[in-house]
This record gives sequence, structure tokens and C-alpha cells, in this order.
Amino acid sequence: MTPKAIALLLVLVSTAPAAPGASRRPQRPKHATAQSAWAERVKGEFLHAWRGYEQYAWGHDDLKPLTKTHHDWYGDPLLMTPVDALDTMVLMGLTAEADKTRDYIAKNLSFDKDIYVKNFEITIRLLGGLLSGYQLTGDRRLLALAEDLGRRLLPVFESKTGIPYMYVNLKTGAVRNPVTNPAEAGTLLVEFGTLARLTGKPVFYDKAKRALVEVYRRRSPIGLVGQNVDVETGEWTNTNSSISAEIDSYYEYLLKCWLLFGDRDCKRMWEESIRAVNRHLADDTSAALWYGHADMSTGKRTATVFGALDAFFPALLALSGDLKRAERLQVSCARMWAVHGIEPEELDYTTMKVQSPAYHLRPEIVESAYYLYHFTRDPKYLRMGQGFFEDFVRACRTEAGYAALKDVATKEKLDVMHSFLFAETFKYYFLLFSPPSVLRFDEVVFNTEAHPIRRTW
Ligand code: DMJ
Repeated sequence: MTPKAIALLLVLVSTAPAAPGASRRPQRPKHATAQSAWAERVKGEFLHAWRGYEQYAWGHDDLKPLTKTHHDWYGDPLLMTPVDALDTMVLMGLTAEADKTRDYIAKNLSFDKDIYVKNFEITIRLLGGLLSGYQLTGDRRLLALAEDLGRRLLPVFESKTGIPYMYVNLKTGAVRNPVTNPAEAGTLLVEFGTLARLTGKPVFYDKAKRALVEVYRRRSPIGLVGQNVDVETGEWTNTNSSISAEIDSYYEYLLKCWLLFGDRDCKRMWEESIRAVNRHLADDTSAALWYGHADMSTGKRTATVFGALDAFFPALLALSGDLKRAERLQVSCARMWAVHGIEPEELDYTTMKVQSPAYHLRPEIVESAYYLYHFTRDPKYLRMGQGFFEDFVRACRTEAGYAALKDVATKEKLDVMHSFLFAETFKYYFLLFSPPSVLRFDEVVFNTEAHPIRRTW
């Protein structure tokens, strides 16, 4: 072949459409390009809210997005928003913002304060955020802060039953509020267990594990737990059972602690619990699947309510391998969202009438879309997430950030922007639209505040 013919052949080969299966330069499928545009949009909205926080509330816990002022949970700031936001910035590749925030936390966050704090909230947001921040960046100052915090929280477990008190004073170790609930007592082991593994101090694991087991031990003969328990007497003070607020993430941690630590007690407790939940709380008709409330001893239905918080359950079912129930329940969650074009805190699923009209910028329904997309790769979950995101931006965006809604029907806003907007809501939207390489799902377990904990110690 002449050199001219060879040149012509090369031109033809390089411009010809690739044969099916041919391995020319790997091309991103069209829908992947569209997805990455969505991920960029989410990042842009995250930055919009973050700039509002930086401008009006820097150094404080939360931004008040309507009055453009700040809010501190306990008077003295604990940097709720920066700690909750840090790992999302790292995952989004916002390096300058992440470095500045990490350095600010390391230099300014102190737990040496004479304040009573809610153990559960501080654990899932701050302990979880510091631990995942440490794992993602290798900054040992974050681990040192986590260990200091963990040590100050430990007195909560000093009850007669081992079930933790709700509040602890960070300086004195004094505890208060003996009536707690399964979620607050049982959503600690992912964080305390990780702290134990990373510091080599088993006390953190042992105390939080005992708390989880002590709640489980008090289940009724039909396998359900109640809503409130006295940590001193071990008696239930409210026997209403559900997967809703005050119980929800107790179930989440039974499964996740098996997956994260390989703890076989957690596996057994999860398997027995989910059987009881599906038997007594599921409202399973041919038309739809919901989960209602029931008396923990008799299983008698006490309420047919479901809400924004309950929308974490499709994700949990999917993670446990029950994709069938997970997909059916997500259909119900999407119907709940569709009633007013954004989900209410609670509705009655038999009438679809709203019972509690607020929307607090919650992430759970997006979390479930992300898990379901991960497990099924069905593009309908991408479309679902896109629809949620459009509605969310339209209803909640403000000049300075994002605001919760007082009423999903009127879309009237509240002067509140919870830190989980950064930790969870934006993160799950971003991960839903991002390629799996941004975060290898199988290598992490998310704590209940969406802080990814890597399964290597
Ligand atoms: C978060 O703090 C956590 O996800 C918690 O488990 C439930 N509530 C909020 C988000 O809705």
C-alpha cells in the first residue's frame, strides 16, 4: 500500500462510527453526560447555600436564611454546619472550601464548654462528621477532636440499665433526661464503634453496643419496640411502635453495624426485628405498601401515618436485600411527595390528607432514590430524583440559602436551614447523579447523617 493510501485508510478508520462492542476511546454514554450536568447543578446549589452560611453565619451553628442571621443550638457554637458540610465538600471536589473549613474546625472547635447537649444529635452530626472527615482527609486533628468529644459523651451510658441518658454536660459529665427513645439510644454504635476502631479504645464500642442490645432486649413478645423508655427503670413509658421518629434509625443501625463491623449479634437482632416490622407495621395491600403505627404488645394498628422521616425505609430495605418491598415503598413515598409537589412531615396514607404540613429540607426520600438507583441502575430513579430536585429548588431556595417550609400546601417558608441540608440532602442528590467512582458505595456505610464511614481501620 502506498503511503497516500495508508493515510487515507487512517482517516477513514478514525472518523468511522465504532462497531458495536469496538473498543475505541471509551465514550461516556449520553445519559451519563446528562447526569453529570445534574451533579454540577446540585454542586452549584450547595455552593449557593454555603456562601449564605459563610456570609451571614460563619463560625455559628446554623444560618437563618430569611433574616440572614445565625442560630446556635446551645448559646455557644459547636460548628454544626461546618462539621456536617465538610465531607460533602470533599466528595464534591470543592477543595478550597473544604480546606478552609477543615482548618477552621481544627483551630476553633472546642468541646470544653459548660453546656448540656443532646447526645444523639451531637453523635450523629459532630462525631460522625469528624470521623468521616478524618477518614477522607487524613487530618489527625479531626480524630483528636472526635476522641475528645467521645470521652465527654461517655457519661450518658452510666445509667442502671446501660441505656443512655438524653443529655450530658460536656464539661462536668453531669447527665439529665432519663426518658429516651430507641432512636436516640440505638443510633450511636456506627460512630462510637468507629471511634473505638480508630483509637484502639474498645470502651466506646462496648458502651454503645450495650445500649443497642438493652433496647432490643426490651422488645415485646411479638418483637416490636416502643417509642419511649426510662433509662433508670428500663420500663417503656410509651408503647406505640413504628418505623417513624424516635425509633427509625434504631433499625438502621442494627443492619449497618452488622455490615460495618461484621457484628453477628447485630445481624441476628436485625433479622428478628425486620420480621416483626414487616409482620405488624407493614400495611401491605395489593394497591400499595406503607408502614403504619401499632401497639408494641398486641400489634393492633394505632395510626395510619407516614411521613418524610419514614422515607428512609426504602433505602434500608434495599440495603438489606429486600428490593421488592423497597421499590414498592418508594412508589408510595413518591405519591406522598406528589400530593403538594413536596413532601409533608406526615400524612394519613389512607386518605392522603396532610397531618403535619412542614417540610424541614429532609433528605430521606432522596437517600432512598440513591440507594435504589445504586442497586437497580433503573433510570427511573434518576428521573425521580430530578423531579424532587426541581421541586425542592423552586420551593425552598432563598436569596441567602435554603429555607424549610412551614406548610407544603402554601409553600410559606420558615427561617430555618438545618445542617443536615449540607450533610445529607445535597450529598444524596449529588451522589445520585454522580458516577459511582465518586464514592464506592460498597466500601462505606453511611451513618444516619450521611457521613460515609470507610470499612478499613
Ligand atoms: C437527620 O439528622 C438524620 O437523618 C436523623 O436520623 C433523622 N433526622 C435528620 C434528617 O431528616
